[in-house]
Amino acid sequence: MPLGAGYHRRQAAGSPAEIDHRILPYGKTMNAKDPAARTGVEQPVPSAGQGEIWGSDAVAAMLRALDVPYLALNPGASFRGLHDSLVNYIGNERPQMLLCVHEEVAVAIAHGYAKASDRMMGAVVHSNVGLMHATMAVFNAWCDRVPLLLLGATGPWDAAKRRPWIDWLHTASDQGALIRDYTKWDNQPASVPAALEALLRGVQIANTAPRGPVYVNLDAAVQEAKIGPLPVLPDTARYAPAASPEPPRELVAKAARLLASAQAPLIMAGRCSRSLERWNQRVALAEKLKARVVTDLKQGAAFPTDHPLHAGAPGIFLGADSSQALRDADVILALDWNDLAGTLKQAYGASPVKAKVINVSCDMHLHRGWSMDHQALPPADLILLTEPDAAVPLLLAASAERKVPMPAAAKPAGWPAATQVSLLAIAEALNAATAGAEICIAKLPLGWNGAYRHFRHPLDYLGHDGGAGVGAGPGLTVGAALALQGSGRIAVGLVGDGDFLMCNTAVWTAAHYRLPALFIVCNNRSFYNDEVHQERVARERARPVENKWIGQKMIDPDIDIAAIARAQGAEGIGPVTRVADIRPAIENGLELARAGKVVVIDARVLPGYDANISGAAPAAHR
Ligand SMILES: Cc1ncc(C[n+]2csc(CCOP(=O)(O)OP(=O)(O)O)c2C)c(N)n1
Ligand SMILES: [Mg+2]
Repeated sequence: MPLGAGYHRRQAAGSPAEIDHRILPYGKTMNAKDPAARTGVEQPVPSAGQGEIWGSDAVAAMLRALDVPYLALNPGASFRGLHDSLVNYIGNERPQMLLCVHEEVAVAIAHGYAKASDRMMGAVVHSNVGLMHATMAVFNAWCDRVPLLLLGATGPWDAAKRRPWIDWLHTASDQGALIRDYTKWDNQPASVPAALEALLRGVQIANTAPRGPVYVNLDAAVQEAKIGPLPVLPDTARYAPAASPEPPRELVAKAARLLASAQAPLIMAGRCSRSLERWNQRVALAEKLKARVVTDLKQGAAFPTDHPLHAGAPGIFLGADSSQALRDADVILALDWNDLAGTLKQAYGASPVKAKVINVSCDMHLHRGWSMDHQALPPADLILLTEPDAAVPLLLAASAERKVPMPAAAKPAGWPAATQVSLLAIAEALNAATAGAEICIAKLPLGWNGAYRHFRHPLDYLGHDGGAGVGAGPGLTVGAALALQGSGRIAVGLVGDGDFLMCNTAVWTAAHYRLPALFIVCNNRSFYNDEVHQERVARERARPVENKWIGQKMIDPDIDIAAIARAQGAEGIGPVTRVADIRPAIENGLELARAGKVVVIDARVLPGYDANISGAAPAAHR
């Protein structure tokens, strides 16, 4: 089979430095000749002879040429042609399919994989119905600006070729419309050459910053047509995504002058890559400028939270110390900060923002009319229209050192040891159980206080779910586990019970493909966030607060989360109901995960938020 080598590897040789770190940085490269390199157990028997070539064979070959490593999917007749080609034409390898029980999980796994590896994988969903299941996760991926190649199928578009009933049900005249408002591009190619071009273009667009999902809808008739010999595939290196642009030198120089002459410069480290090299450059820039740094719990780790320059615990909303640091600053360097305007508003209230703002972001390329995920419009005295990864090395080189003493480090947060099973108790147990060990936190639960655990490496924490669509946690954790397999770093998802229960079948996918992971389900047996809302409304209306649990609590009967895990081939631990039992449970879970298992701990936490989701000092539950 004349299969190409793929743009990632080609670029490694030709090599714009900007994207070097996107090349399989963790785990092993799959090797077409080595079946053991395949994840899990699904190795097809060889297919005798390749006499006839079909449209979907060309699509599968193109996916390999594009170096798409995995396709998470739930099957469907609309892509039975492609399914066959993936198994029997390219041997279920590069891309390897990963079976998921729900399309939302399939897309969330691809999302989590991209978060952990800075590398795109694919997902395949059946016609309109699979796509409808997938929409929530596509929105999360869109809001999180991760690349995703979403393949779908329809038809046959030619009505004369449709089977009665079902093919008609599963054909829509504009399927892409279901997700067009939160994808970068979609296409329904009408021929094999058009499909190959659509894949090239889709992969290019998805991986060009600002990144995001693209959707290619493959007509069943195109997939199932006999096409004669495999067409010569295009040289994918010639269709590679562009490296992020370098901002004009005068603007970089101006930004550097502003920062170096500031009295109190501050860096807001937002959406950044998982590259350690870039991480080190951000640290070097902060140290050169003696700039305070704030970080955001919505994004992956972007700066060491225990660095003396780090201003205060990160939160979903701005904490008191970070807020003060923003108010104290006279020049702010925002590195693709999610919701810059809203964050400035949290610090300044109705007062004007007195600091000069340098905004490093190209996110505005993605802002459109349907979704307000662009957030409020931030003020900026200078815009560097690129990604932080492209701008920071230039700013580092252009900035003069600020020769002032290092500002005093923020006082470390402190509180008495937990005496009840709470998020704090879980944090203390996790910190003790992982001292000196490398884990990757793929998700944190609502209510986590950002002071509970430090992040010292870009893979220590991967951020939130993007679109605040509950149910992402399990898939994100499994996607991270997929990216990190073989790296020695265990993916750990701390997820709410609501988040877990909505999409818990990701556990089966992890168990089936032998992807070690640890889930700590912070189980307050409630969609508690909304109890807080009901309480607020009841207070405002002078109605009984005691009723806030109705329509919220998952009790009577309690859901046995450890049994759900065991039912899917994972290890189930718990319910853990005593503080003293949490640490042993986590230690046991990590040991099992290091031995290759998928582990789920049901930790019965008290309802109540330690951080009030605001990064404020821990409150109620000790
Ligand atoms: C898809 C979706 N459905 C509903 C909501 C509204 N919502 C926000 S948080 C939340 C509760 C989530 O429960 P859990 O994961 O157990 O966290 P807890 O609030 O209990 O800490 C809900 C239902 C949402 N954000 N997304
Ligand atoms: Mg809950």
